[in-house]
Amino acid sequence: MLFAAALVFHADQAGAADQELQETRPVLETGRFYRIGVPADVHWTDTRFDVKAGQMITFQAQGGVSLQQGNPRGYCGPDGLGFSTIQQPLPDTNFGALIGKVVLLISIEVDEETEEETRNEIIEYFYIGSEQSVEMPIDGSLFLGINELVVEDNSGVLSVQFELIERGRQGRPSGRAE
Ligand SMILES: [Ca+2]
Repeated sequence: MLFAAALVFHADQAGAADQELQETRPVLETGRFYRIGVPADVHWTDTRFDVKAGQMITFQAQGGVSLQQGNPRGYCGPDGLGFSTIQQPLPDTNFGALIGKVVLLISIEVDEETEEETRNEIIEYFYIGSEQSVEMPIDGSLFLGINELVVEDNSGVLSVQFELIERGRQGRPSGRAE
């Protein structure tokens, strides 16, 4: 079994992955709205932002998607449909709803023989729907998606706005430069 140290000794093989592991991504600033389109026909949309555990983010989503081409009952908004199935990443919540995940990459193992890559990640999922304030569960990269696993037959895009909420607002001034 190989561990993350393999990256150091096999930099050529793992070059791309190594770069990704060390990629610095922007963090969210308070007092700003961020907008992103979340297509229903891909599993996850990368916001390109990193978050920290404990940060509060408010999400608001609009738009409609189809969860099954040609099925008139497969249309829904960001709240999804009022049932759950076994084919969704976040169980026991609305099928097809807007959800999020934070991914913390721990290490990338590279098998010397097959050069196959195994990413060791911690992933935390959370429900969003049409409007939700969510405390980020772990440090990591923020992704948004649709609570469904069979996405190839989907269409439509949700429009999502999100904002990092300041904490301890009453206690002290924000300190944000105007
Ligand atoms: Ca589908």
